[in-house]
Parts: sequence; structure tokens; C-alpha cells
Amino acid sequence: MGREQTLAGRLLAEHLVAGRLEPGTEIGLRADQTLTQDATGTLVMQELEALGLDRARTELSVQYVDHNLLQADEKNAEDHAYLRSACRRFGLWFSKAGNGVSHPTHMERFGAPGKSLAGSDSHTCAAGALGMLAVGVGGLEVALAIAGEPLYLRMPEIWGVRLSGELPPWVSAKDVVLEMLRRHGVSGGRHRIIEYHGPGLACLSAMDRHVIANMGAELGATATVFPADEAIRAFLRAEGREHDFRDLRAGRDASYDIEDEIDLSTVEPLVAKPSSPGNVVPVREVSGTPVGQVVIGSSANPGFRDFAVAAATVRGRQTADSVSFDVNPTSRQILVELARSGHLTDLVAAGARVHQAGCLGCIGMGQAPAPGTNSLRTFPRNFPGRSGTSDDSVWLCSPETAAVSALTGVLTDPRDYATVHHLAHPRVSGPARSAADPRVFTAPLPEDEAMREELVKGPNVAGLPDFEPLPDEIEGPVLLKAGDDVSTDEISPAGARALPYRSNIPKLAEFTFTRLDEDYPKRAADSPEHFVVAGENYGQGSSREHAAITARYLGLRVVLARSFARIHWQNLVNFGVLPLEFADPEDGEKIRRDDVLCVSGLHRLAETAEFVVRNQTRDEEYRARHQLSPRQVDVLLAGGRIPQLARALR
Ligand code: MIC
Repeated sequence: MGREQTLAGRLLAEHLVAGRLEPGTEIGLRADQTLTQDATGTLVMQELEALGLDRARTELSVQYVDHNLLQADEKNAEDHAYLRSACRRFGLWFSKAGNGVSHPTHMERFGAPGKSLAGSDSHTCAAGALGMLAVGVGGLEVALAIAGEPLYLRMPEIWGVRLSGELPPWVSAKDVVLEMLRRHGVSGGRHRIIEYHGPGLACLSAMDRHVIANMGAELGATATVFPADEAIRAFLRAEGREHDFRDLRAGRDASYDIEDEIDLSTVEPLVAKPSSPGNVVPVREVSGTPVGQVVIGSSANPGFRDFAVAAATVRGRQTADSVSFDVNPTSRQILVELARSGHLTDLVAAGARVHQAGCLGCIGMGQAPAPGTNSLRTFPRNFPGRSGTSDDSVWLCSPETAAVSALTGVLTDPRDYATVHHLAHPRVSGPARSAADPRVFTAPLPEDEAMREELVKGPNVAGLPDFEPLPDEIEGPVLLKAGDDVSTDEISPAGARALPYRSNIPKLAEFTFTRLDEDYPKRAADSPEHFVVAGENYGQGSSREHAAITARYLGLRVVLARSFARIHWQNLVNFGVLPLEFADPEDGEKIRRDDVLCVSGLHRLAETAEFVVRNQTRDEEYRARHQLSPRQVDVLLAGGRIPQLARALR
């Protein structure tokens, strides 16, 4: 079969432990590696405790501290201490604050072609750049993978994107993935693996591929894969890890479920306008827009090249005085390399503010732009309010566009700047031998020592709530009526106010849905069993399972939507919230906030996928269906995955 000859098909087949590779059905995969970051990891570690795990059963599991680095009070530092102690206790690698953003850091130090990776961060798919099968999922999925359980997914279709031609000057990898978003939008990749192939790959380095693979998350894709070819061998050689290289490509008879092509020579500088990564237009269409902040860095432009190209562009010049030009190095290693090569000096001399290696403004931890200011970032997402400023205006672009716009103070197509200033597109390449120093990572303790480790838990680490089994009937008001593409940021916000409570569900719950309705938590207190009604692609964006847990904690029992984003859909099920899809998508329009809905016969979830939802306020009925696998039905009936496992063990 042609699908099995694709690289994605090969990787899936190599890791398959349950199910068959038929799109739409549930499959179970072996996870060789796991990745967690602090903002999702504190729950993962609490889940490992709840599962009673003795020691990680994966080949390799790494906990990064990259998201929540502010230490304005004791809470974040306490979380970091808890994470470190949990790594010591459960046999995980620990990457401390300042080592860098998980995705590029993992690629530099641990990623290996042919391995599978489950990560509690939606951008885990970035590792597909190395020819890995890398999937972003909710924290509990990762906890279970660490415990040796299969990673369950809906088998995706395989979408081949043939790259031909060569990128023109001043156009780079970010523009390629923005072109994908321009064509297909934020749900174009849902239940698909995007596999890039073709002669155009020759002009994309391993880190360029990371840029494209990373933002597969913005397309809603299950994963992105690139072949492991000579570019990957060269990358691993520079990291001192050529022994991890394995040549991996699609077979000659590969055929894809969906086919697409990008002629790289036709791609131009693009920008995603506020406030969705899918709002993509050519930079020239919006050039001249004033810009007050420019930030480079994040997992969506993490490579040495991305900073070096910006440095070479601003070198010997001054950034506009109206612009805050922020440089967020992505890893300690790249920071060292930028310092050694002199690029850091050029950036600082041109007016840059240099921050520590980490996610920072990308998750809204600092760097909130002044109200009314356009902020231009090389980041992956610009959901409303994510920057920390409630009415923000964040644009996403390449480092080239960011650097020239920092100089001019207005959105500028780098080709236009180059023509006026006779500037050639800087051709930079990383050091032949990277500055990798493995000693910055802490290896797992030997088993006997690990067993004696105590977990260090401050009061902010609050434990997991208990949820009761699914009742046969759910009756309650619609507390929230939302449109299409509701992001997990809108369900459980990012940013410096909420993030310190990522290990504290009762406290974090106070922020639930407040971006959409400030009174939601208060109204939920009066309606301990309620519904949310939404449009397409509900729960897009982050993998944070907090968005499902806090809502369930406040009494959300059913989400009725036109469709769901993959990760959040699984998170809802894992924590006992029933996701139902309208049979007639127009029915959602008939429902108003505060209408009382009722759905019964839920104990027959296994026998029937279709239910009648009664609107008692309007005396109407709607048909709705679930797309749950028999395994997920079992999870929901038990009230969630943890109670289900506890029941299975009894
Ligand atoms: C994101 O980009 O949204 C994040 C921050 O990386 C999240 C993780 C989180 O919410 O902690 C993600 O993508 O999963």
C-alpha cells in the first residue's frame, strides 16, 4: 500500500501496538521518548504520583523548565523545585531554567531519527524535523506514556507536501509555514500528518525544518515529518551525535492520502495579522503599519541562523527609537554560539534588549506590549490577549521581516528595505561544531537512589481533584455560547497572572473562560452541572489539559460543538467532559446562553453514538453525536482516565 511507504506510514507502523492503520480509527503507539515543560509538567508529575509509578519506563523522558521563568514571588520557584525532585524520584532527565525552550533544546540534545516522542506541549511536533514521530498531547497522556502505556490517537490521514524550487532572497522557513497557514487555515491539518518531501528540501537545514514542523501545531496537525537525510546527519554531527543518525525516507512507491505542492521560489515574505496564526497576508499588503515592539526567538524561530540573520541585518545600524527590540535566545547553547560568533554584540549594539533563554513573551510571561501598539514577533501564535495585554495586536513573521521592521519602525517587506539600502540577504550558517555541553542537563538517578528521594512540595502544588462517574442524564444551563476556533487560551489563559497556578487547579479555575466571560466562574458556582456550546475547531492551540480540568472542576459536563481540535478533545474525555458534535451544524445557532439543555441515556454511550439534546427553554430537540472509541467510552463512563485506571486495578 502506498500509504505504508510514506515516511509517516513507516514510523507509525514501527510504533504501532494497538489498532490498524486505517484513518479515523483509534491506534495505540509506543512512545520511545517523552518531553514535558514546567507549565504542563507540574500536573504530569502529580499524575505520576496518582498512578503510583515507581520509575519511568520510556527510553528517555526529559522535563524542561522554559515557560514560567519569572520569579516575582515564591510560586514558580516552588514549582521548579517540585519538578526537579520529581525527576530525581521517577528517573527523568531534568533541564533547568535557562537551558532553553524544550523543542529546539530537545532537538539539539536528545532527538533522534526514527524515535517516537510524546510531549505535553502542542509544539512537540517540531521534532518531526529530525524524522521523528512527535506528537503533542495532554499531560495525562504523557504521564501514561512515561508509565509505559500506549499513546492513543485517532489514525490520521497522511498529507504529502512536495517542496520544489528554492527560496528566494529574504524569504525563509517561517514564510513557508505561513504559506501553509495562508492556504489551509488553523484547522487545515486536523487529523492529518503533514509529510514534506521533494527536491526543495535541499535548501532547508534541520533547524529550518524545525520552524516548519513546529507550526504544524498552528495548522492543527497531529504531527509533521521530514525525512532524515544528509541535512539531518550534518546537524547531528555538529551536535556531536552522528551515532544517533538513521537514514529515513519515504519509499519509492509512497502515495499520500492528500497531495499538495509548494514551489519555494514563489513564496514571499508573509505575516499573520492579529489575532490568529491563520490570518496570513503578504507583508507588502500591510507595509507601513507602525510597530512598537519586535521580538525574535521562540520555538517557531529557534535556530542560530534565525538570530544571526537578524544580527547581520541590524549590524552597524540602530533600531527605531519607537521600537522595543527584544531578543529571546532559545537555548543556552545558541546563546553561547551567538556570543562566540559576535552576533550577540551586533544585536545589543543595534539596540536589542537581550533576555534569558526560554519561552517568555510567547506564553505571555512578560513582554506585554503597550496598549494600542503593534507587536511583531517571530512566535508561533497570536491568540487574543496571549501577550498579557488584553486588547493586544500581535503579528507573526520571519526574522528577516522582524529585523528590518525593527530598523524602520513600520512593517516592512525585507526585499524592499534591501533594495533601498543595497543590502544582500545575509547567508549565515551555524558553527561546524556546536557549543553543546551535555553537563547542563541532569541525568536520572540510579534506581535505588531514586526510590529514596522525597518529593519537594510547596503549598502551591495542590493535588488533582477527584471527578465522579458520568451520570445517565445531564441537565443544566448553557453557561457559555462561543463561536469558531475558541483557543485553549480563551478557556484557560496563558500569561503571568494565571501561569503561576498551573500546579494548583482550584486557584487556576478562577480564570476559566474569563477572557470570554468575566463572570463565568461565579455563574458556574450556581450551576454545578452545565453545558458550553461552540462552533468549529473548539479548543485549538495549546495542549494544556488545565483547560479541560478547570472547566470540569467548575461543573462543565458537556461541550456541544460543530467540531473539536484534536488535543483538547482528548483532554475533555480524559477528565470526564462529554464532547458532542451537532448532527446539523446549524442547530448551534438556535441555542442561546442560559437555555437549559438535557441529554439522557448516557450510559448507552457504548451502544449508540447519537443522542437527542433537549432544549427545555425553547422546547426544541437537536441530534448530536460522539466520535469516541470504545476505550474512550469506558474512560468517560468512569469519570475520566485516572478513575478508570483505578477501577481497572480494583
Ligand atoms: C503554547 O504555545 O500554547 C504553549 C505554551 O507552548 C502550550 C503549552 C502550555 O500551555 O503550557 C502548548 O502549546 O501546548
